[in-house]
Amino acid sequence: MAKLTILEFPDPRLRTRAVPVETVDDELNTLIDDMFETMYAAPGIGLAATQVDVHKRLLVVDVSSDNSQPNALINPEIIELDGETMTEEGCLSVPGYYEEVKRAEHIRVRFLDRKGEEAELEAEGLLAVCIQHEIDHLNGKLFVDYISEAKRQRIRKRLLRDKRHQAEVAM
Ligand code: GNR
Ligand code: NI
Repeated sequence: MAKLTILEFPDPRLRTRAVPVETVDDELNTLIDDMFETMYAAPGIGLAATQVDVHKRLLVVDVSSDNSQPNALINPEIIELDGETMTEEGCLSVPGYYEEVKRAEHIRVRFLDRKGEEAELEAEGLLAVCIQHEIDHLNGKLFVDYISEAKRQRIRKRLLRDKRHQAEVAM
């Protein structure tokens, strides 16, 4: 098991569109284990492969408070969207910032599970929001893309300044 490094906004690699997974093999399953370890350690409720600089269509989620509902979704496709909900979202790639985002309230998603078998999941509430947030990552999109340009630029500048500051302290 290995904890992976999470890319942070405005890293341009977060804008990569991920490509479909062709084979669900042991190597992919090792990546899935490492992504769960990274997500739980953060801690977070979801993680897309894009965030760990692997540009394959793969995400992991677990919205439970006791790490009891892990789900790995490979090549996820939303096949139904219903209703609307506003949630204050955060992102491990935009640390320290939270903004309200409008999403579908209820979704149905089709994917391959970690055994390579076709599966479907019906989700609502936070799980539905999280899956939509992760699929956005696979398309190179971040939750800050839904807020104003001015706010996004402010977040961008602050994160870049924090990063410079951390580099100076480490010297
Ligand atoms: O940990 C996370 N919490 C969260 C809260 C509200 C909406 C979405 C999320 S996903 C986020 C982890 C993350 O950045 N996944 O990409
Ligand atoms: Ni995120």
